[in-house]
Amino acid sequence: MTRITVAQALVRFLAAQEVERDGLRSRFFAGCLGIFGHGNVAGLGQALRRHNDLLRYVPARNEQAMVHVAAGYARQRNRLGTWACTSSIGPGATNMVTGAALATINRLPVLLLPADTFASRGPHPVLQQIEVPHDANVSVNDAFRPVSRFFARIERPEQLIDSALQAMRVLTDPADTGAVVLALPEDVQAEAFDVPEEFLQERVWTIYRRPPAPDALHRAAELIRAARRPLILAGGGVIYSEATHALRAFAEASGIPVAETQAGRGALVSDHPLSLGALGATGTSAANRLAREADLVIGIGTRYQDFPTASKTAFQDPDVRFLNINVAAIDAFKHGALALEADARVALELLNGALESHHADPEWTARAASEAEEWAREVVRVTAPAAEGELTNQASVIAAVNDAAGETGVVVCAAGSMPGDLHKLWRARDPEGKGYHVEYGYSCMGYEIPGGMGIKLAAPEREVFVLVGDASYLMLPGELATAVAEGVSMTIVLVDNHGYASIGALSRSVGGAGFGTIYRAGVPTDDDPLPQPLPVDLAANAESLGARVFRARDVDEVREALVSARGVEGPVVIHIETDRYAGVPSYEGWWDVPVAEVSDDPGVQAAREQYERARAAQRSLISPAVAREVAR
Ligand SMILES: Cc1ncc(C[n+]2csc(CCOP(=O)(O)OP(=O)(O)O)c2C)c(N)n1
Ligand SMILES: [Mg+2]
Repeated sequence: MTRITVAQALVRFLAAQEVERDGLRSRFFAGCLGIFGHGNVAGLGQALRRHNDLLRYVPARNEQAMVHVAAGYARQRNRLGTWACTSSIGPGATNMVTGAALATINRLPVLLLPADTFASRGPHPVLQQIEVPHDANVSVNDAFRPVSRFFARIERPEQLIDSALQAMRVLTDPADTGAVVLALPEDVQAEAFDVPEEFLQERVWTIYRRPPAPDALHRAAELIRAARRPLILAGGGVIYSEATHALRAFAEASGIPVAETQAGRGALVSDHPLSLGALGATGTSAANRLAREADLVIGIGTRYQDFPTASKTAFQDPDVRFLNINVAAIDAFKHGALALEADARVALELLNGALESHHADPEWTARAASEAEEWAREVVRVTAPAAEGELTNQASVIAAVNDAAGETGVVVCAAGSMPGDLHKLWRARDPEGKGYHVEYGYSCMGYEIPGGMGIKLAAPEREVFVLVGDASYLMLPGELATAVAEGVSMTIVLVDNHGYASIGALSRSVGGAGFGTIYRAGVPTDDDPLPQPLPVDLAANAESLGARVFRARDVDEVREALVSARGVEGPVVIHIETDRYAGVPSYEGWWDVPVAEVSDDPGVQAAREQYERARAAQRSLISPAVAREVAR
């Protein structure tokens, strides 16, 4: 037994956790990000200072952003590592709630340590404490419960032992992982107790690859053999499980084409003849055309969010069936699928064997290759630079970054019009699938810069390219200062179209005329639909935070700046003004955004009519035969 404080025990515990998969062992916590206040400065602050040699401490600028750093790191490490995040009580803690939701939705491990009000309740109410008249146990930290996968408030020192182990169980479980919250009352953090030595010793969490049930595997092989037009939908699980090579081998042996979700983008390199690219609302013509006719969808590591399913209009074969490979039961059973609850890599390898060289209809495979080829030509057409004298188009900026990134660079994005454009246009080149990092589970404006920082911390050997819209930049630029302070090199391309271009386009498509989506003085009127945008100089803002800034006037200058950025230590920002109206078209995809059913505006009425027509294609997507098997 050692008599130390709760905070000291926790820091020493975190420093001693390791994770192992496929015989490879590494530290689980890279360090602790944090911002101190009265809730954590004397407890965790003291412990982190005392044990700085065991656990690195990095001061952040915004608590939400520091959780994004941890999430970006975790995703780049395929969930085999993360950061702890410490905050004070009250606003510092609730600032992390958005970060927690993002991590949980994307199934990324992050450990959050919000401080909490006194367990003793001695001096209550304290600064920043919410008082709930009917419940003395509630604090603002209860807001973490719906957005985390494990929550414990450590009200007595001894509780730390059990809760810290439970926290690690959840963080290292690929099916369960997400935000884990240990709320730490400020008095308890500083309290000493007798800690058993075993708690502080090195502990290895082995992540085994879960195999599918043999019967399920057998049925899955039968389903694939019986299919005439099978299609793979690769999600993030393929990449996290390091199954990209197994996927390629499976696709090549079976001749089944591969479409991808946002998290699964890059699971198969784009120039592969079986690579159809993005599926759904932001899908390619190739993927959307084949999906429409597919009679079997093999979903691997996907949540079937409304973008890949085009709000359940993507699959139109009346008898379409689903076979889902997923470690999480909630996803494996979606659409009444035949569920292979298993690790993606193991399941693909076993399926490959069970299929005994079965090959899909060669005509179907050939059709995939010709659609993929046609799509590659379309990408070249769409990403061509704007004509002389015209404002730069976003697609050409994406192509410039794609070229600069090569095979090993990583592109980062989260919200705005770029995720959709990237989903369609990005040519994925890294066989490991780690070159494309678009956070589209929560699609959180402001994730881009801190997320990029987390990626660079996880993979210092890779070049990181952050694509960020002007509004997303303005929402959360502070971690640029953290990147400067920590010497984190990354290239941030700030695409400035003066406001919410994506929502402006969406607004116009629902008859809303772009209302409220452009940065300007006041609200547009019929007399003055386009008043001057506000003169916000975001490049100067980035410069003031310490970044090296390049002001590009066209896409050629973006390309030059991307070359110049290579040699620069610390973050670089390339500012480029783009045409907010030069969008990439939709390729037979649809997204369900309900339009007003009654309105006196003819534009809204027309949009409603169109909406109803499109919605008629929406299907419940339940695999009938397999659903019966599940029900039995
Ligand atoms: C935190 C947050 N608030 C609101 C939204 C809704 N939203 C999605 S995209 C967008 C506009 C983003 O503007 P910008 O970053 O400039 O990109 P652009 O659309 O111009 O490409 C908004 C408001 C969001 N995704 N995240
Ligand atoms: Mg914008």
